[in-house]
Amino acid sequence: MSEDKVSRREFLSKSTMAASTVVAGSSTAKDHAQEDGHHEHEQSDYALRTKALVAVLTRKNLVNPASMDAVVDLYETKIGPHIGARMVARSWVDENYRQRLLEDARAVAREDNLTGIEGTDLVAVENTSEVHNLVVCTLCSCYPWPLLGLPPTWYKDAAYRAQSVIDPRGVLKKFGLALDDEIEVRVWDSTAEVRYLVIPERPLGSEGMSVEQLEKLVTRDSMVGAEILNSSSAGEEA
Ligand SMILES: [Co+2]
Repeated sequence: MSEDKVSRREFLSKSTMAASTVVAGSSTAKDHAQEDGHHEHEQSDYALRTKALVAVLTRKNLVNPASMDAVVDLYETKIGPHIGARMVARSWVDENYRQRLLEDARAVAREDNLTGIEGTDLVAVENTSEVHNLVVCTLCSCYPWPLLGLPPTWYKDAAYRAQSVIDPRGVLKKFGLALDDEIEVRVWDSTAEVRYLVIPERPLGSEGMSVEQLEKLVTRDSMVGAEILNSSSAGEEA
């Protein structure tokens, strides 16, 4: 678990080097990179850009700070990966639900009242012993927000978006996933219309668990295909 997180960080810090050359020209950004290390620089750079954008939009009366706070609150406290986790856990114990999810995830999402935020098509893909699915948006950062909440930083990163379609196995390796050569890797490129949900494999050792217990095992990253839920994580959290 923690090893995976380190791998993701390493991956990001390398890609941030590339990104910082794009935003170069700002001497303050460079100074920060030298002082704090490039990971810190990455965060402060995003934060600075966001603050600048908010300031401009507010000054021009294009957004109301109160309604922006309401949206942030929605994504911070109400919408999150626990919603997708509930769907995944249910699909593990209810074969009929799983089949409906795989055949027409949009209809299932509509039944579960999940299409209110973005009227997008949802497609569910399942990881099996033969196939591993990985989700990306090569163009920008399209993501199933109603089910997974805020996307992780690495999902929006230029390096992830480019490399996941060129060398998905290499990217998965950087995330700490060592897949057997026989396993087929499928990469799904999200668009403004189509968003993907990966149904990870049910972890070994979770056989006797209730849906509520299973939900807690499902991580955000596993529903993007960037993490495998293994028996040790099941054991840890059970
Ligand atoms: Co996009």
